[in-house]
Amino acid sequence: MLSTVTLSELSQHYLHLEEEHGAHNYHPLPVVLNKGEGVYVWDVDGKKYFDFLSGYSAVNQGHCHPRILRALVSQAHKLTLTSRAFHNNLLGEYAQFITEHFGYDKVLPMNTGVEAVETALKLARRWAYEVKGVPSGAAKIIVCENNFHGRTLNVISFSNDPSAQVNFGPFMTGYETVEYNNITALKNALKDSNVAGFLIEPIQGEAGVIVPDEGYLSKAAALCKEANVLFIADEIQTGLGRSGALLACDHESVRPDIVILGKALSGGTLPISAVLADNEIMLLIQPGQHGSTYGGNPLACAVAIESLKVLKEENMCENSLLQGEYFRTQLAALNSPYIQEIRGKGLFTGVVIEHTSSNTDLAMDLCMRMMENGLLAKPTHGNKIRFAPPLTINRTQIDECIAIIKQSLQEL
Ligand code: IF1
Repeated sequence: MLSTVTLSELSQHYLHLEEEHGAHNYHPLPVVLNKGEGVYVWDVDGKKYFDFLSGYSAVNQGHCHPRILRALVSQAHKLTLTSRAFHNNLLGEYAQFITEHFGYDKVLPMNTGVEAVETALKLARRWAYEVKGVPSGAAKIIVCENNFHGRTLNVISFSNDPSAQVNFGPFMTGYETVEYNNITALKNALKDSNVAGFLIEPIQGEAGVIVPDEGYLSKAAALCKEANVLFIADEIQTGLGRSGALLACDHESVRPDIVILGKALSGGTLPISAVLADNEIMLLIQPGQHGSTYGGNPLACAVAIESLKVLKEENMCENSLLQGEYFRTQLAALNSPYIQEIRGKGLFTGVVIEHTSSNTDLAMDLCMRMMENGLLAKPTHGNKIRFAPPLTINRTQIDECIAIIKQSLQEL
């Protein structure tokens, strides 16, 4: 039985406005936030919560990080957008900073995550035709079952989630799907000489924080190399410290041919995404062949540099690794009969909630209880809950959150 919450007049007012005037493309938890700071958010009635979704890992550095805000506001007073018709004084500095930060020759700056995914797929196809020698129009991309890479028509073309696809057809061709974390399936798919690339989330987020077996990523990367296929890592959600390393691929010392970044590249302030690759791939796109109005705008460049600096200088990757382990250990120690499985890496944790025919909404019911008790998290795909606080969280705060989760489980 879903717990019902009594909403204040003020909250109801905001929900009503959204209901009346906004598209109904989401079904948020019944909470209206108006302030964020570090690991906390507040609702319009002044109630304080731990944010355990972090804007789907866009707010890794914590809400409204002072250094990132300072960079944003300072640049906003100078120059926010030139378009790429002209140069600006920040794009070159940003390109140098981020390519040296991750060890690649070039960056192609975009805005949303899915735009960066689309960019990576265009680069892979271009590489297939102009470098690998795949016959024009025949390039294939291998993707994984239960993937989530965004919501454009091309990207949903290779989704196997009916709710992402139904009545949005017709779809793009040129994609082969393999089971995630299955090396044999990948090996077989790579026998096709028309394969350009293998697009993978190093940890599947939306699918419920699915961590592949130790060694899967490195074996997959080796197979791609052997087959002359590009290994394309979508690190939009797993990257930038979320998994306890700068990139989730770093845990297995895998250097993708193409890295896709987004979300926390801006610390949750504005949409910034990026594609990283070496010259052999990146220079296949010539002037006028790809871009975006806001891609590489000076405001985004200033914010992205500071967001990456803050991540490093405040040791957020190390903290993510440490606190994530601690969080899962403490969660397991609750020995709750409702918790079927706990998995994750760094501060990226997925919990599988008991899912019996009589209790189909247990995960949502638990989230509603946690909300009442001061912690915000949301179920993904029915009975899985993603716990992903900002990477700045400390041990004391985790202990407080474990107490909230414990109390909420007892109230179920
Ligand atoms: C929504 C999910 C998470 C992503 C990966 C690309 C993108 C995303 C691995 C596209 C975006 C967001 C989108 C947002 C909710 C959230 C999400 F539930 F949709 F799947 F995090 F798991 N690759 N994920 O996770 O980036 O274009 O959104 O900037 O659409 O509801 P985007």
